[in-house]
Amino acid sequence: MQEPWWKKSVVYQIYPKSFNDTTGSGTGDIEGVIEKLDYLKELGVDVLWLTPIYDSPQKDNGYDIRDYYSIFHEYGTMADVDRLLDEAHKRDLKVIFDIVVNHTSTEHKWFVESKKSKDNPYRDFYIWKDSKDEKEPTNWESKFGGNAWQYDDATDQYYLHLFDVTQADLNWENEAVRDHVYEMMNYWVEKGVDGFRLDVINLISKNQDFPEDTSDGRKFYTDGPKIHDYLQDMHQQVFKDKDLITVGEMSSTSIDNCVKYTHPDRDELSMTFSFHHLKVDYPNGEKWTKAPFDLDALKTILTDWQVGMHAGGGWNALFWCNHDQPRVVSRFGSEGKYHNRSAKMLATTLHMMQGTPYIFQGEEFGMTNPNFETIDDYRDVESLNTYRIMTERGASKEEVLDILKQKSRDNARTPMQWNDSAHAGFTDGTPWIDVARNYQDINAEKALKDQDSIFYYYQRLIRLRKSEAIITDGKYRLILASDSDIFAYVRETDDEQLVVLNNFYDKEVAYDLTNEGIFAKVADVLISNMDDQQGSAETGVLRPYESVVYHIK
Ligand code: TEU
Repeated sequence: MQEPWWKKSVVYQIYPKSFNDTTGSGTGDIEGVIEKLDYLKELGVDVLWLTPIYDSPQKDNGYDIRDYYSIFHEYGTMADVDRLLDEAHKRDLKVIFDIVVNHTSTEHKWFVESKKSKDNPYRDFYIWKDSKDEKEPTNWESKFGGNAWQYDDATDQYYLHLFDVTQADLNWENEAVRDHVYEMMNYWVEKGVDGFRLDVINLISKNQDFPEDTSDGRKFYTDGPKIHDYLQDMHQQVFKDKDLITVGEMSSTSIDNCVKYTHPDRDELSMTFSFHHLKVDYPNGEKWTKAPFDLDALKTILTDWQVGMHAGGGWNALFWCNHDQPRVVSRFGSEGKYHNRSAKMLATTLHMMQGTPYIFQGEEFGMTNPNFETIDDYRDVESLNTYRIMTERGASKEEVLDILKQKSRDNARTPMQWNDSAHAGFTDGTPWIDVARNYQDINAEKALKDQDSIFYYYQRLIRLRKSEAIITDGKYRLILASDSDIFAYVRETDDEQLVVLNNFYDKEVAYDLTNEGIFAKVADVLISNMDDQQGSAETGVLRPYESVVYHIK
């Protein structure tokens, strides 16, 4: 059976708000995406993922949808969307939309009706509960801090919001909700959308006993009792026989569940994002603590997912960055003299793995965190809530700002750095959030003029995924498992190997592959961030942040 096309594809994530502003509003827009399609074609990506562009009060930058059938006015019009789809398809670029169906904005007409009375026809579109012992129905916490239930005195009940208080959770137990969601998704498929990224989709099925949270995190409301039924239903109603790409964002999930979500025989999704590898700088699972990352944990987690998903017949979405995560070169690489080299090393580490890689806007030329100095620089509801809650609990402003510098989602959301002109060429107006101060050194225009840039390195990685079948099909095996500086692995078939060596630190590290089952001592270099090698596929020394892939066949 022929493998699905998206197993050799690379997806590029666009955060429209920060991508390219053509009106001077200070906010990116759809025309701005159209303007950059040739740039994206030059990079070589196959699919564009747009984060939500629907009408929204923008409390959570579009993840609070007010109307699934209209476009947020600052992004443009439905005609602009039609033109984007047409212009992208002309360039053989597919476009997937971000669909948020765990919750809607509390300004959505369904919620406005639902809130009116207990017997309103839309009441059961959301999750309303009576108080328990004169308190919230459960002790569940919102992902954005505080209790996950909001009291409504008009009807003397609470509604559930796993995220912001303006994002009310939909009641997927209600068949009418499911039918309305599938109808809306089919509307976008019929307009030409090539698939979906499904926001926190493993939260939509709640345990109807609504138990107290006794877990150590917020894992108790993930991968709920009917999640696979709902996804199989969605597949039958929307995805079936349409050759779409569908990727589920899976909060705090498991390998077993992701095998079930993505195994082709189960007719659920194409692939899944999991986040465990991006919590290796969360000491004891706590995001809001400043901490270095743990490479041993990173190696173990990524290896478990590579091995487990391959063994189970599932399919990974591979990523370092997105609009919720700090910039990977700041997080796991270097912003200093090894900026270029470390960004390429990180790209190699990810792109030589089995799965479909995702590139977040600006990652392709090494955009960094902005290192904001004051709370006035921040815009993200999660970061602002955290600052308020932590300072109310006695943390100093300086301490919290230091943590936000490392962990805030706004680290990813600063405007795309197109060139060295004012506001990095993102807008002629005042940007909705400040541009990172290093835009004159780190920008797309400069990268395109430099054959040694990170951009052209990503371009090579993308091309290799299409030319070398072993990158798609080869079995993954960790090597140098006990080495705390090098992340090394093999991809192999019966008669071919890739030996992938990555030095994650700014120091020289020796390696010896003698007992690692490497087929040959001498091999071609498939790709490296250095012009020469001080070693072979047997032994050698890796220089600071050096990455090399030996190809044996
Ligand atoms: O994110 C889910 C989510 O939990 C993220 O907020 C992330 O895991 C968290 O910020 C890490 O601390 C999705 C969207 O990607 C995010 O932008 C939305 O805010 C969220 O869902 C609600 O829709």
